[in-house]
Amino acid sequence: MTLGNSYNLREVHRGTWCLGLDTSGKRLVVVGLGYVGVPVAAKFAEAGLQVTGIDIVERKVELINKGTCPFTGDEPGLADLLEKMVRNGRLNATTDYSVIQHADYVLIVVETPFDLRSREPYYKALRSACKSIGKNLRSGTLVVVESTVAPGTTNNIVRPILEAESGLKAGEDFFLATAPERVMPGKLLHNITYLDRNIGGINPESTGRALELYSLIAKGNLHPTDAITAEVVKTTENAYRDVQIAFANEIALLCENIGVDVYEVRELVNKLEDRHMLMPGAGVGGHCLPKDSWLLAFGTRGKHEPKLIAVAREINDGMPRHMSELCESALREAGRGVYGSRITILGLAYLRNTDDTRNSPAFPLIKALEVLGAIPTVHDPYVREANGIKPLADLDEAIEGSDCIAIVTEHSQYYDLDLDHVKSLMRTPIIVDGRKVVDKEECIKKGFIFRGIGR
Ligand code: SAJ
Repeated sequence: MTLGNSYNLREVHRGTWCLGLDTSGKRLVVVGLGYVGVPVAAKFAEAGLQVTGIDIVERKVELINKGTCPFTGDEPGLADLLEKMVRNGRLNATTDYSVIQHADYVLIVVETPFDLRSREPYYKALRSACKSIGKNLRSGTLVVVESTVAPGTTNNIVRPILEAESGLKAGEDFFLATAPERVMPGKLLHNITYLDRNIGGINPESTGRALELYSLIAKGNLHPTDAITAEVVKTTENAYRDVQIAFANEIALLCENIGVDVYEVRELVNKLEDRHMLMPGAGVGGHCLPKDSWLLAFGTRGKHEPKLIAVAREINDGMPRHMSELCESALREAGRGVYGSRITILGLAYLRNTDDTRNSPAFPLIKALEVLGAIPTVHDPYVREANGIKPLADLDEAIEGSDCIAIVTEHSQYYDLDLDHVKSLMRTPIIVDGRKVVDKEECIKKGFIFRGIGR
């Protein structure tokens, strides 16, 4: 059985690349010009396709048509590649969906935010994009969903909207696949180019066409599968990491209560070559881990209620509160209540040496301390402002007169703290270490009251 005029079904499923796509005259449209859409548009333009980006935000369209990246952040190679592709006429942007009428490929890369309270994805942008794409879809086009979605979304939400709006049949008149993105801030072009990618079509023909398209830009391996499997893999790979971190946090809490150092336990456990215990810490932030477990669970609602990944989320979400309890315990030992105490939070970003504060554990910690009447002061060398909080950039200013330092993010700067100097600035010498940044024995020797996750 062959797929169209250039695929062999067996080859596709053996995972061999469908090399040799003739890009001449082929047009690709990227719907959604965010931190995934912009680099992927630039990469396909560089591969020889004529690329048009669509976004509803006119400012983004204007910036891209000037060859300027519409978002900030240090992204190696992106600004130059984008400028070159626009200057060479290979890439442009518009708000007009009618360009899809001439497209051979359409990538859906719109935001798919997740409401952590209701634990439901927010698909307004996805549904709207599918409606507009469907209205302009022509026979023979391949549509690929890159956004991270709950398992079943491509088949049960994207497909019906595209078919209803176009009057075409998915898998026959047009083709539909999902190729979940695996980008990370600071490594957008790198990850798009070098990370393996799962390509899941609603049928083998769609998978084959998507494999051929991505073989234009991918230097990592392409793994053919079906749409829902690709969606499950994407959410599972992050749920897996979240569970691993929750395990480390569980062992940390256990060790605290029996006076054992969890980091020594971790080091000795990991001496076994097939053990890889991750690091416990003040909490789990970011754009991926806090939501992907719930996306996975949302995809199985009514069929299977995951227990382990739900408990893992509860453990990880409980770590900021635990940090607050450690601060309270240390202040009590110093004869102070939390009420009215000045607490210095070191690190607002969710990840070391970045300015990314999405779902940072610092936010719930600050809130918990404020509820107890503490007066938090936040320091972060990278973050200028987030959620109304403007961290101090000067460390001495942030520590001056403090009753407790809580280390939330392992920014490199914090590993060089001069403890004698820090103590001289503080009103009450207390350190609560959420990331194993300072040495417990050294702190105690220098007269600090010490608490630490897992120690
Ligand atoms: N964290 C821990 N202990 C650990 C590792 C992380 O507490 O051992 C915390 C971090 O402090 C942070 C949060 O978890 O608050 C997330 O950290 P992360 O290292 O997982 O970084 P992310 O959120 O940027 O995760 C991304 C994911 N990549 C994609 O979704 C494409 C994840 O799948 C990757 O494993 C991870 O990057 C990576 O580091 O490669």
